[in-house]
Amino acid sequence: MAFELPNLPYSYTALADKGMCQETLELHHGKHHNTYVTTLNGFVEQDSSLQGKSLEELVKLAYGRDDLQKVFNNAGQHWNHILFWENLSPSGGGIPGKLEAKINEDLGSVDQFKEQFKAAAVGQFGSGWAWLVLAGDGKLKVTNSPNAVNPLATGEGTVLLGLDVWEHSYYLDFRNRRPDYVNNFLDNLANYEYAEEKLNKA
Ligand code: MN3
Repeated sequence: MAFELPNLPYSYTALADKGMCQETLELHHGKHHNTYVTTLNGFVEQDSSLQGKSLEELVKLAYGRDDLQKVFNNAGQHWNHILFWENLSPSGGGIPGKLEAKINEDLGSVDQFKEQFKAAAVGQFGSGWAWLVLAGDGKLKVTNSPNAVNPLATGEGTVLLGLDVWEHSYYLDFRNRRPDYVNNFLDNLANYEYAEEKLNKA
């Protein structure tokens, strides 16, 4: 069963007045994410040891394996982007009560969380991701990772929120101003309701 590009949970124009224009979403979802999916399917088709596995299984299997580096890159990016689309919302930016309490408890305050997340996202040299995870010790933690690497692969915890900091995610809207893109995500685009649902299920 081949992997498929999921539909966005909103239209290509839905985030335009929130700092992510139609062209960004069309290219990012319709071209970049789609290429990860079709490339991954090509690798799976050619290698019977990869067949019949879930996406999560492929991410964990291929991570750190020199012979499966390209498989990891595409599986990781497929997994990351499925999560990323769910992490954005036309009505984003508002942090629901239970998540806010958990942030205050583990990270000090919402402002401190945002500062940490911004530092992780801006400090990721080159392409990669910033994450809010529920770590194995039950505490929230902010991390980052290069390229396609994610906390599922590294075992750092359950992802509540992930932000794509590859240039293709922000260059049309913010040019080289990654800090502005990150601030806009945290204040206007982040789907914290989704993050709280994941916290509840974890
Ligand atoms: Mn991307």
